[in-house]
Amino acid sequence: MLYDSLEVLAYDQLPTAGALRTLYESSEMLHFIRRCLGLAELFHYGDPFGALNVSIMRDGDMLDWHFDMTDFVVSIALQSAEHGGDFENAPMVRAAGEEAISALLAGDHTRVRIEPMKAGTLMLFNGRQSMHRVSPIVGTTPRYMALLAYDTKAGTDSTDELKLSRYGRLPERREA
Ligand SMILES: O=C(O)CCC(=O)C(=O)O
Repeated sequence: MLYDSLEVLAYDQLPTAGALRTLYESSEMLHFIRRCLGLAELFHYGDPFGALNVSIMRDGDMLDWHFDMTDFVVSIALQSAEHGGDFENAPMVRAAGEEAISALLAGDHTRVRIEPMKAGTLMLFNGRQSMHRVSPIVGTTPRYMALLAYDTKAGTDSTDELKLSRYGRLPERREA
């Protein structure tokens, strides 16, 4: 059985004045991504952990096929593994329907592209529509990926289930 295995630094664990938060929180970056996508409106993802996070994948770690719960992710490759850690992507497969998704999960890789994510690569990616995975890491050099998330609707959030499985915790609930 396949399983997800990775470490993650959540948004609230990244330094407030650090480069990644400064970039993500800048209105210039938001407008730049919005304009790249040709959209009239774009919002930061509402997940307080996942809106901006850094995934750390070490020898043997992998991420299985999934869709994201946000519309767009800007992935910035900070460090590549020696081997493996390929970003495998079936672009817009959701629109192709259940049959195409089932075929992919059954091992039909006709639609799959391996995106060349070397350190320094910035990729704008539609993860809600495109099923993707990261192949197992091989070697002692960890793979670091910064993930900046955006949505076409304000306040879009993930589920408690996803937060618990990925971050191992839930945000503190505010009293009404
Ligand atoms: O690390 C990557 O390249 C993709 C990450 C991803 O798909 C995810 O964190 O959901």
